[in-house]
Amino acid sequence: MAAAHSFQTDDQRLESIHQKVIARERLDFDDGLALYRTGDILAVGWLANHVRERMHGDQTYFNVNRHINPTNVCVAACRLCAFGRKKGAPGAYTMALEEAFETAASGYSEAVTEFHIVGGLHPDLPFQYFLDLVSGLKQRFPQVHLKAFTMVEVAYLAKRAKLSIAETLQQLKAAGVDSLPGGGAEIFADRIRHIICDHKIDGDQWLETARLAHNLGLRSNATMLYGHVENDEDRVDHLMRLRALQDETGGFQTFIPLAFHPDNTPLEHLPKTTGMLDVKQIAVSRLLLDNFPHIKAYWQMLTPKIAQIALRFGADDLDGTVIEEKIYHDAGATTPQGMRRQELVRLIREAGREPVERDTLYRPVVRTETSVTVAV
Ligand code: V47
Repeated sequence: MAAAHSFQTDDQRLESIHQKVIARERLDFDDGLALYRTGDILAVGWLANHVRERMHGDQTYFNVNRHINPTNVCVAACRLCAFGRKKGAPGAYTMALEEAFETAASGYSEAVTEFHIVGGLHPDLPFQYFLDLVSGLKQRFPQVHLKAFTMVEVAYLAKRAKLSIAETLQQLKAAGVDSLPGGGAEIFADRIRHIICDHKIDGDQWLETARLAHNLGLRSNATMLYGHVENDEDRVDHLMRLRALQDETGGFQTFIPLAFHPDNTPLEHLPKTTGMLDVKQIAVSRLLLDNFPHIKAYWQMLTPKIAQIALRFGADDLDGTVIEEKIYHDAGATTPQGMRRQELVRLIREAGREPVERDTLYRPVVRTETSVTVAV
């Protein structure tokens, strides 16, 4: 529960942020910059941990999930990405529907509660393929939550199907999509987007697509890709724009800061993020996004060791078993491509936290030898 030891810093800017945090006052743009720029990582961590424990106590969430990436064929050529391939290029693949269903079933031994489904922007696959994929999965695995398609994919499907984004979302929802993952947000600032992902929808379109999804009752996550060519102002701007939309819709569940992995991308010359930046990013996210219920330390990209430490720097969620992660592994991630439930529980317990298996909507999951149920 709330840390008993007292707050200490020699940094005057952090002292005034401390006053605001204790008084539950909202932090502003300059506070965000001060948090990024201070060297006092322990004081930043104290503040983020204070908020995290005020919101969740020791509870730390994880889920049992499987990733399905139906295709890596992508019309975009984002410099940040090592996953996408041009149609017909070596390594390009597109799953037939039956293949996608088999992939889903092959991770089912631990009774997954979520399929996380994202892929490339395929130039030829019809909208119907995606509707059939979703409805086929729902039919075969009715109890599994389908967290599917980023705002970028939704906008692209709408364009190809010549439908409005709202209509596209409505059809996906009717087919069985339960919520949307947070990818594709990257950094909203145009200047940076032009460098790292010139071919994607812009920041305003990403936010507008999220707004439409939330208005239809679909929950979503949000991400930010950091550690490439962005600066502190770009990061704070990104977080502030997410916070403003959340004030309006309340539809975001979780924020996931994603560390850039440069290997095998056109930005390979950039250095990898450091542990210091990774934990600071988690902490600043917790402090600025006061209206986001959850901050996720995605162990696949942070490494299990940093993700575990992040549980004391503001994060309350580790994501899940993530069977068969591809996007980070194509970009040089050296973490395992999945983790068993028991290992996640051990990481959380050793951080002095209380593991809570959740479903995608953060309802506790109860497991017995023979059944898996969601406690409502
Ligand atoms: O949007 C792509 C990022 C994202 C690289 O919602 C890269 O629960 C680093 O959004 N280095 C997709 N990052 C992953 C994602 C996600 C992951 C886990 C959970 C959830 C959730 C969402 O991965 C992309 C992009 O920002 N990405 N390439 C790279 N080389």
